[in-house]
Amino acid sequence: MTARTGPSTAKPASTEAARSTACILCECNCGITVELDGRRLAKIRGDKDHPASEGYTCEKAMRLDLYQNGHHRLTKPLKRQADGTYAEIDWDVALDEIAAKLVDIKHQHGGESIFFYGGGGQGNHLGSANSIALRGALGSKYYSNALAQEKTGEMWVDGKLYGGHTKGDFEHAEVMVFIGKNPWQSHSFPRARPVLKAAASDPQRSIIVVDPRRSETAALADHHLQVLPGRDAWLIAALVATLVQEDLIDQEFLAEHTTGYEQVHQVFAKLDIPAFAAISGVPEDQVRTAARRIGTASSVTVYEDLGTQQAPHSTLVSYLNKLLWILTGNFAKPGTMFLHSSFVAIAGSSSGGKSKQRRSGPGARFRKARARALSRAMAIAASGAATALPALARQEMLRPVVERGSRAMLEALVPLAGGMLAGDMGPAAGGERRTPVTGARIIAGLVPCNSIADEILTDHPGRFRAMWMDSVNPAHSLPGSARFREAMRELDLTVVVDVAFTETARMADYVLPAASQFEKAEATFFNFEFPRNVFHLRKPLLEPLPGTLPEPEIYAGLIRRLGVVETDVVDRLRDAAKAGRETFGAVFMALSAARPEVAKLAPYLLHESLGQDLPANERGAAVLWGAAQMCAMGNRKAVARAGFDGPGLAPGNALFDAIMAAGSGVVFTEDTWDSVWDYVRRPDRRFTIAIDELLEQARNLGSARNSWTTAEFPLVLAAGERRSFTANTIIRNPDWRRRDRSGALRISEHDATGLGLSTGDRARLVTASGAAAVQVEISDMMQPGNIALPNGLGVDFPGGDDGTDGANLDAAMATGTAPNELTSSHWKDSFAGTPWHKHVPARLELIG
Ligand SMILES: Nc1nc2c(c(=O)[nH]1)N[C@H]1C(S)=C(S)[C@@H](COP(=O)(O)OP(=O)(O)OC[C@H]3O[C@@H](n4cnc5c(=O)[nH]c(N)nc54)[C@H](O)[C@@H]3O)O[C@H]1N2
Ligand SMILES: Nc1nc2c(c(=O)[nH]1)N[C@H]1C(S)=C(S)[C@@H](COP(=O)(O)OP(=O)(O)OC[C@H]3O[C@@H](n4cnc5c(=O)[nH]c(N)nc54)[C@H](O)[C@@H]3O)O[C@H]1N2
Ligand code: SF4
Ligand SMILES: [Mo]
Repeated sequence: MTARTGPSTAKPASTEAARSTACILCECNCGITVELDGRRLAKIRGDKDHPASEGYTCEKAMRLDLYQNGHHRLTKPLKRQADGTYAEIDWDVALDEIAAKLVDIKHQHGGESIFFYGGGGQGNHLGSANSIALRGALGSKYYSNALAQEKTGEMWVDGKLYGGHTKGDFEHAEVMVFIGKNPWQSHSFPRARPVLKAAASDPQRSIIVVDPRRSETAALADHHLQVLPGRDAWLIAALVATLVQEDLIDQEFLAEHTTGYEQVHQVFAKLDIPAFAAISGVPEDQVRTAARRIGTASSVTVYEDLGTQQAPHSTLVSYLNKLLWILTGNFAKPGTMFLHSSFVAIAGSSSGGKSKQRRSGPGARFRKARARALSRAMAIAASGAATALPALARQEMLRPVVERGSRAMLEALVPLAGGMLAGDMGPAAGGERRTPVTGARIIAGLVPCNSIADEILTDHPGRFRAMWMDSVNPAHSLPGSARFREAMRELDLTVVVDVAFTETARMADYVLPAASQFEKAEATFFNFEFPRNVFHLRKPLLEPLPGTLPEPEIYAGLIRRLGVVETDVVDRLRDAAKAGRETFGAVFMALSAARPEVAKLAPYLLHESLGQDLPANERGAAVLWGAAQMCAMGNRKAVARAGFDGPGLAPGNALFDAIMAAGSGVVFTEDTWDSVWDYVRRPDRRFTIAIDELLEQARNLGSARNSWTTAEFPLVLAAGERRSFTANTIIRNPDWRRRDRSGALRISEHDATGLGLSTGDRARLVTASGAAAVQVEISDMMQPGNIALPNGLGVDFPGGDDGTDGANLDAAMATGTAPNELTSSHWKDSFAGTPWHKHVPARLELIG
């Protein structure tokens, strides 16, 4: 039996003129087609053949050319001079100097003092996958990205409950609940607007929104629970208590699929619903009506996002939100919640049976015999002689090699990749590891963003000495920008890899100009679809802008300079690659099993072997061979259902080949509502629903602190709202925004009148951390006491147009307010250390 290409693999939609790629502005990565005019992305349309987005886009994708082209683009490596200005240097000089400094820091302070931050934004995760090899080569141990300022609390809860990432079947849900989430603007699931509109216009279905603000989604909702800012814990606890006290729970589901309900019941049976409703600001009858709607619906989905994840008690709220659908049995049925496959399974296998086999370990004699067979097989595989054997014998011979090699790869890569994605949080979610200076909990392998400056600005011997930043803008996106800038200048080495001269680049020792996401092979690892999960390797539309390099070339260039790989290893892999996928796989796995350093450097070795057959701006995709193998091994049945079947490495090889050939989205797993249970990472496949620490918090909530405003700072500022034309800091050109160009501060009529402000006025916004001039917009979306600024504004964009390409380093101007000039890393969740961006005490002053 040989592997075949999945029948559900989509055809690329591209014609001669229109090339298929994806929008990179949010995690949905909607498929688009692009017509080029020279190097301009001239005409952009939704790609109807894309299996996830089916032709849908929002307004933001239409002018992606302002990301691709403009004066923000860097075209030369930059080195910071003593006076704080930047000089252009050659690539070789930059990489030589950086490699030497990295080696020096490793020798003096250990590889663990070199901190990596980044991982790709919404659509470019191949750079990060390739960077793993550099981290492995340096012995770097600490890593983080933006997920550690939003999702780590939820990941910790997910890890405790069932060990996976959940999503909802919004398209078919009778009731959908959005908590601190505004999908009309922020999307996060495919075709969000048509899906919302369909639900809103169907009298049988209901949308429930929990938001202090009448967001676009709240305006569509049947039930808008207009909570007071930061009081979600009380509101959701009251919802859960209503389910428990009015017996709206699915006892059968709980008995069959969960353990620990008694402890949960004890806490919520006694909870004072009227008192909690009063604290939350939502009338008790609205709380009960919404709970009854959830408790009696045939199907319910729940989505929480930044409105609670970046506000007080966020980890507790994540837990309470999940109890809403767990207690009502809304899992593994159409229209409910599910766990899903992930293309890059970073925290071990998702086929839960394996751990059982390992526990009932084989006898000593068998183990010895197997070790002998293994070393023989490895010798054969490594010598390349495997090809000479007949197919069946070859497979039998190589099976132990493959098993052992893949385990070695997992063991080497998981600690490095841990938490790169939200997709897989089995053991990695634990939070048992701590950061070296502040002892903060590391969840899913990620250092909490709020602790980063504290891990640097100290004389603790274990402090970070160097920081590598790829495809991120932490001097803009981390809480407390001023303190982070100070931290950057304290480090012995800071390197930024970016397409633009960002706020972070302006503080770095070295800035390396990356090829854009349309100038190299790229992909997102945010693959959350069900029942057919989709992975899309985008082919480059253009050659890299002269002077730029794709990140995988940067990482390979540095690893070569570190001299950590013996040339015979690379030679052997190159020879094996010429002999075909099967031989290559056997040799690669044999090497990984025999030499742990090979496993750690896997992305680099794939780049240097399989990648050599690809054009230079596509070599970064070679790492997907390893990813495809891991995916096929971790999700064997679901990958087989998608059409990638066969023994040993055959399914992974076929999946890799399909991805490389497709040019559009490829369905890599096909699931059923029954197979969802396979992703519950528990030996008994049951949810463990009592989380003691959080039940304790819930028990004490009645008397817990619920207000952080003061006479000096009487308003609650939500710093970073998603609007029609915001996309983190990916697009810097303010012309991109068709409306709300400078990102107004939204305020209620009531508060504005009290302050004597009208729409269009300028005012001074003051918090404990800073002050900024803002433009005011009176908005009936806002409730009194709550004001909001958009995210992603206040970024530098070079003014003037001298008709040349490339960055104009001097003449930068910022439009709008950078929200984190006003926030502080001090306020954070007690479990996950995530910031309170949505809950910043503030005041507004008239500008006289
Ligand atoms: N247009 C656009 N879309 C994006 C992005 C973008 O930059 N622009 N970024 C992407 C990214 S990285 C992410 S993480 C997602 C985030 O997506 P969302 O979380 O949906 O985005 P936000 O607008 O930050 O916050 C959602 C809602 O939280 C509400 N909120 C504020 N305070 C509270 C509170 O105390 N309680 C509750 N219940 N709600 C509160 C706000 O009023 C807002 O409507 O969006 C993604 N999509
Ligand atoms: N106050 C406040 N702060 C927030 C938030 C908030 O709501 N309020 N939201 C938080 C959230 S949810 C998130 S996700 C973060 C986002 O913040 P960050 O993770 O720091 O990322 P982005 O702002 O998306 O910046 C992405 C960077 O990648 C660069 N880039 C684009 N393409 C490429 C490429 O191909 N290669 C390389 N090397 N670089 C590239 C862009 O120029 C940009 O500088 O912000 C967080 N910060
Ligand atoms: S911004 Fe998000 S929803 Fe809009 S087109 Fe791009 S990927 Fe799709
Ligand atoms: Mo985010």
